Amino acid sequence: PQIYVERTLAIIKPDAVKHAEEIEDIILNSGFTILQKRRVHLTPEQASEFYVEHYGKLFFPSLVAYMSSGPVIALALARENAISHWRMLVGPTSVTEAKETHPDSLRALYGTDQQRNGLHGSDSYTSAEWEVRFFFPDSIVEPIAVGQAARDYL
Ligand code: DGI
Repeated sequence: PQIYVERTLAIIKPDAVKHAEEIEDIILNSGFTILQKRRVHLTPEQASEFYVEHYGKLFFPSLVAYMSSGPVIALALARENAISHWRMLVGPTSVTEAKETHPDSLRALYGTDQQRNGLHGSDSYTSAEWEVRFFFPDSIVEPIAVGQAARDYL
């Protein structure tokens, strides 16, 4: 079977930045390569743009306030099937659910509540590409080796 290398965007959210070293160890031990990394304090305008898909929802204003409340660490990650593997490692959106059903997930370990859930992960190929370029506008335009067998890439 072919193995596909993808990239995805991870964010260590404000409440989890104090655990960034531990989280990065878990990322590397889980087979991801950190392609790019940036610590940034988003403005409310930037946080609104990043979460524009949730514009109009009841929780949007507090989500934007939270995501601009302190620095975050954005990481462009690569591995085979990075998008789904990273979502699995991050765990369910709700920290309560994560603790009950996925106790080893990063949200169970480092999240605080439904909103301050510690980590972000892109949910599709299209959003991963958009989100990587949101934080890393200088990243290569061609996604790395997508659609290319890993053996050609590695
Ligand atoms: O892709 P996810 O981050 O797992 O979840 P999402 O895209 O549905 O929501 C984006 C973020 O918005 C999520 O990580 C935390 C926050 N959020 C989602 N649903 C709620 C919420 N925050 C509050 N306060 N209440 C919600 O129902």
